[in-house]
Amino acid sequence: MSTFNKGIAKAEVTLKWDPSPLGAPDNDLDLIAATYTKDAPHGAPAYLVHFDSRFSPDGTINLNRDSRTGKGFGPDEIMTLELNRLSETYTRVVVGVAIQQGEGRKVFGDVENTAVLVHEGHTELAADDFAEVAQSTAATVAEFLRDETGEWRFHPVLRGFDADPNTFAGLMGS
Ligand SMILES: [Ca+2]
Repeated sequence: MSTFNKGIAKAEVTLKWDPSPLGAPDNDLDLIAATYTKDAPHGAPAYLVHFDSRFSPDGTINLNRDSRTGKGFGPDEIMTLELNRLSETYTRVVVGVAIQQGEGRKVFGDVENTAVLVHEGHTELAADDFAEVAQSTAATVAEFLRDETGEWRFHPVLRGFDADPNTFAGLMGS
């Protein structure tokens, strides 16, 4: 089993999915990052980064691209996390994907070719197609934890939720 000697400095998460069929409500998936402090690592998020709040207060986590439809080439949503620049107050960052719920319930199994990739430079940390959470409306996909030496470590955490994006954002740290 290989181990990382150095912690993760800057990670990127990309998400892509196919647009809905003609005439059907748009497929709108959202990347969401939630940060937690050492006082409440599993409590309420200190702040969120997502389509409606694309930059963290200190500029370390940014949603660089967002999409409401999944149309176009390449990743539909891109988020960068400059973990090495986060204040020591923060010890945990969870990244998730939520599906906007419009006309009726929409789960990952309803959206074609959904793929998430977590990487640092050329190193792939995780990749998933959401097949295991096909009946969920949201899922966590990545967890970054600060270890005892202060370095950031990656943990894959594919965990499905049955919640709208707002509710999911509040539950991601649980
Ligand atoms: Ca979106």
